[in-house]
Formats: sequence, structure tokens, C-alpha cells
Amino acid sequence: MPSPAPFALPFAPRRVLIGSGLHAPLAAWIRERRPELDVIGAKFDEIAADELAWAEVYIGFKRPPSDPSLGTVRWVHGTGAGVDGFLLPEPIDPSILLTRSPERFGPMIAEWAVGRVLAFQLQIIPLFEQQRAKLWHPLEVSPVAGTRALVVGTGEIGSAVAAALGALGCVVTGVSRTGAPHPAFREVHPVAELPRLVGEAEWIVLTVPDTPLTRGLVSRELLSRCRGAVLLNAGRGRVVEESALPEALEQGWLKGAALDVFETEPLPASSPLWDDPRVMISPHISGTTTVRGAGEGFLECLAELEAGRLPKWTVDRARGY
Ligand code: OXD
Repeated sequence: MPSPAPFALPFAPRRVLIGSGLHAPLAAWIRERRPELDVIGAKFDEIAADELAWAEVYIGFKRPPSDPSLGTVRWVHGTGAGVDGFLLPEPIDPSILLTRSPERFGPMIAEWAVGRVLAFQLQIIPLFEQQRAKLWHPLEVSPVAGTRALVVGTGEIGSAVAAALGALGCVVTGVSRTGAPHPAFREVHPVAELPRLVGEAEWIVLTVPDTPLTRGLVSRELLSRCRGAVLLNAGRGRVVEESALPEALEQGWLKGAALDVFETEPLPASSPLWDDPRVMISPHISGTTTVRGAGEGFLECLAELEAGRLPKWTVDRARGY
């Protein structure tokens, strides 16, 4: 359940601060639709403490280092798929309303996952490397259809990934907190069954946020139960025990990994993952925020607050999303 509104409703804030690389087009987009709003912005790490002291609302993905407590802001609207930037390591003050973006990241993350699955299965990268060396050397390729995928998380993102892999002919099983059935999955199991399920999957796709329940879920112990799967992580780095990945690859528990998120971002140059040819790294780009998605989500929440209601997209702080 979302927390109750931390202040009296209706709430009609007018001073809006955007902390994002998209601040200029997003501010223009919002001003065009709601000219009475006073909207300013900068990249999140360039926001000054006096701008936070001026703002009633902060829109962004991360808190500004100039004042991580967010000054006197009363409402934060997160623009990313996850809102851990405002909940971890310590949550923002409970007197601040936290809403999340209703933007649909699922379709783009599904393309990211399909791209990696095809690249591994069809050996696209080794074949391209052979091409550069003018080497004619047939590699073993086999269809994706009929392989088994395990998608951890059955929300908007997980179900879009499941539908896309299903369209390739994968047999897709889901794992969620409750194990409630979902039409995009052949079957869904509760998270307690992961130790059995990982041993049956060729693809394990993580789409879950960093919450008290998911942190460290893919531990060394769980990895040791995999039987040559490829691990894809588009959720959060801290869901995986990252230091156990080199061993998991060496032991053959994992055949490969496609990682978009890491415990520390950017991934430090000292990480052995960079040089491992079995690992495909991308810099947290599997699902990106758009101006329209961020703008529409913000205005939807604003309209609800102005009408005296707690927004549908209010974050349940206990669950972490
Ligand atoms: C995220 C994002 O939450 O990039 O990971 O939006």
C-alpha cells in the first residue's frame, strides 16, 4: 500500500526543479503544457543547494550531491524505472512524497534482452571477430526457439521481456514475490523456488529493482545451481553477488552474462568482467527515460495532487517501488 500523503491535499506546487541530463527539453515540454509552472533545471550533479531550497518539486533519477536531503522539496517525482536513488542507502525524509514514473520501459528492455539472447545463441560477436580476421570458420549455432528462459520479475518490464522471448519461441517461466499467474508466462513461481528453477534455464533474465527482498538474491550459492545458463541483468547490480560472477563463469555455472547494471556504476576499470569474452557489458542503457514519458508521468501525478488525491504512482516505501 502506498504511504498516506505526507501533507494536506489538494497540493498545487508551482516551483519545479529538474535534475537530469534531459532538463532543457523536459522543462520546455512541461512549460508548453502548464505555462503557469515555474520550471528550472540542470544535470543532477550540477544542482545548487539554493535551487533545492527554492523548489517545491524535484524531478529526477538521483538526488543532487549538493544536498541529498533535498532541501525543502515536498514532492519527488522519479523519472527512472527504479526509485532506489531516493530510497537507498537511506530513504528521503518521510515528509516528502515520492512518486515514480509510469513510463513503459518494458518494450525497450525487451529489445535489449532479445538482442543479447540472439547475439549469444547465433554467435554474432565471435563471427564478426572472425570476419575482421578474414576467417571462414563455421561456428555452432542453433535456434533460440525451444530454449528455456527464466524471467525474474513479472511486472511491466518482466512481462514485456517474457512476451518478446516467447515470440522467439522460448519457453518462458516467471518468478515473482507471490507466484501469481500472468498471461505472458507459461508458469510463474514464487521466489522461494529459484534454486530449483535456475538449474533448468538457459537464459536467466533479471528485471527486478533493488529492494530489501531482491538485494543479493542471485548469490554465489544460487549461481552454483545454474547449469550453463546465460545471465542477463537489466534490473539492478546489487541483485547479484557480482564478485561471484568470475567464478560462476570459470566453473561453467554460467555460460555467459549480459550485464547492463552493476554494484558500482560506472563499472570500475579494475573489474575482471571488462576483459571476459563471455561477458557483454552495456552502460545502463537497457531502458532509457524519454522527455515525453517523464513529462506525462509528472503531469499525471500533478493533476491527481491538484484534484486532492494521492497519485496512483505513489511509491510504497516498504516494498521499494
Ligand atoms: C533505471 C532507469 O531505473 O534507467 O534503471 O530508468
